[in-house]
Amino acid sequence: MQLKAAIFSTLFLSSYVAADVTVTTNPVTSYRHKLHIIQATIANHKPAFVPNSLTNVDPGDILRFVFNGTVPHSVVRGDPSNGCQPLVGSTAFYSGTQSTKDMVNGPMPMFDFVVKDRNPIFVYCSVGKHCQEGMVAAINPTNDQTLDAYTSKCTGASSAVSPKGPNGGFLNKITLKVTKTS
Ligand SMILES: [Cu+2]
Repeated sequence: MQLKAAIFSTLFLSSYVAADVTVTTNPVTSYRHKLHIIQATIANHKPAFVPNSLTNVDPGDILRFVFNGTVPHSVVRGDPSNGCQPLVGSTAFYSGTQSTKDMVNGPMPMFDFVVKDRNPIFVYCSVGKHCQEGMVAAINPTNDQTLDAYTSKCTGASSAVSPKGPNGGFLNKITLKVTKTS
């Protein structure tokens, strides 16, 4: 029993101490909706999504794009075969242009998309020339549809297109106000 509990702990309850843990919940059900965070930010002096590649993202998981900085960005689900052009259809999404207005007080915007299927998801930022500068990311890329191939299409694109208005996800803005204690 203890070995079984330890295995369950390792696989599904990594924050628990293994010893004497009794697993009473269904681990598949309780961990069905994983949260994956991608920052829309500046990295190495360039606009970027961090991380820019995620694998093993399952249907029902949530992609959360955090606009962590004062430089405006957006996240657009891209057409895999046309760089910096939006995907059209029921699984499209667009956050609108967002930024953290004040790094101490916020608000910090977050855009959540619930993954519908196992198809690769390519995203780009439609602000300025960020897309052509490589601000793109791949979720569940395949051997046929890679991040490198998508990036090449984007760096060669003549323009980056913003959809008409935010759609396909949920935008939240949280206050960051920090009070000094000393
Ligand atoms: Cu950007």
